[in-house]
Amino acid sequence: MKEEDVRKLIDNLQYFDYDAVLNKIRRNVKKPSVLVAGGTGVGKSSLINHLFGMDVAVTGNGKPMTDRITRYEPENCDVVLYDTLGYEVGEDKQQQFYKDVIGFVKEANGRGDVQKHVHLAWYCISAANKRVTPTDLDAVAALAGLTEVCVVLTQIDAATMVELDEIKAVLKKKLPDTAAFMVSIDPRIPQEKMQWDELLNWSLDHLDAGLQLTFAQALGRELQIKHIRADKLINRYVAAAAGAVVCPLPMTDSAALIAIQTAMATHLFNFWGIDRGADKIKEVFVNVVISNTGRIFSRSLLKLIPGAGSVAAVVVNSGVATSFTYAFGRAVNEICYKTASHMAKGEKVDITSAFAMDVIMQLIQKYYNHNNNK
Ligand SMILES: Nc1nc2c(ncn2[C@@H]2O[C@H](COP(=O)(O)OP(=O)(O)O)[C@@H](O)[C@H]2O)c(=O)[nH]1
Ligand SMILES: [Mg+2]
Repeated sequence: MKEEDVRKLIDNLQYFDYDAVLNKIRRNVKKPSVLVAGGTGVGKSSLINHLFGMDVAVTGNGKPMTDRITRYEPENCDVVLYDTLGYEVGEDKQQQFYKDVIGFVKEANGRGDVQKHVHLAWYCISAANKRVTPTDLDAVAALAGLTEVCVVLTQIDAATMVELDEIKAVLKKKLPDTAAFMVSIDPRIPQEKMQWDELLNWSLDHLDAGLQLTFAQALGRELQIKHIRADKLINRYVAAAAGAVVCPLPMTDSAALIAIQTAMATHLFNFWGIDRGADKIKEVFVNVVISNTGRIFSRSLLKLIPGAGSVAAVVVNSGVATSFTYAFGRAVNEICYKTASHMAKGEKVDITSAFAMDVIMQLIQKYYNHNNNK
């Protein structure tokens, strides 16, 4: 990356206007829509209830779209869900399902109005059935030509590890380009065995930018999902930091690097919406974090680089620049996340002590070592 490009990137990021962007998003809230498809009893309705925290079947306020598709638009939730009535095993019924559901998506997504499109399709296959049927494969392939589709392997508590591996192998072979996620609503299944987060991240990644935040909000997991998104933001600055140090430079010449770190901290602060509080919050942040970034940088380097006697003698190469920028980003991000969580619960936060220099430096040490030991 050329120096000019780096500077342009920094400029753009520095002037990133969280409020303006958010307001724009809010002005035209578009609802993301998800079609939940698959056979009877595979757990489609359960999955919807689990994720969106409502009893879709019981509320009974769905609007029938076709013989097999019911549209739900929960009141307090900016999302559209299409629950499909699954097929029973038996050639005729499968064909009918296929025609009905695929036909529906084809018609919806053929329209000019993007808001009426089916944005995502979660095709559910039950691990309890221990097999993937030809109809499943056909339906996924057909949906893939019309919308963004992934496979959700449901009820994994009802299969053994060997059976799960077999199903996964079949999916990988027959549908190599389709992502698959393993889930269950059985609370006895350990969290780490399930891929709810992966399913939701995949979904976010396959939605237009204008629909992503709405979707995260609908899931009530805004903070959690933002946490993962923040990593991407940090990585952009890490790339910029690498570009800013094309050849090793003395610590005293790292103004460009500190500018990148300052912009990153501001961006994260914006990203988490912390600056939407009182004006004073912004002031404290600028006085505490922004004005100390250079000092944190030099002090941390002295601690982190063995044998470094004085700041002036420390040479910053591209490796140090990226490791430090990453660690600093993660440190600020962690504090922002915690602060935002407290604020979301209506708790009072003392920004000054949350972002105290020694707190940041301790976290930097943790992430710097973590990154270097990988
Ligand atoms: N063991 C187990 N049972 C489930 C799971 N998800 C759903 N079920 C049960 O499977 C049955 C069918 O679920 P339902 O959501 O109605 O399936 P649908 O026909 O695809 O909508 C119900 O009795 C659910 O309680 C799961 O993850 N594990
Ligand atoms: Mg159902």
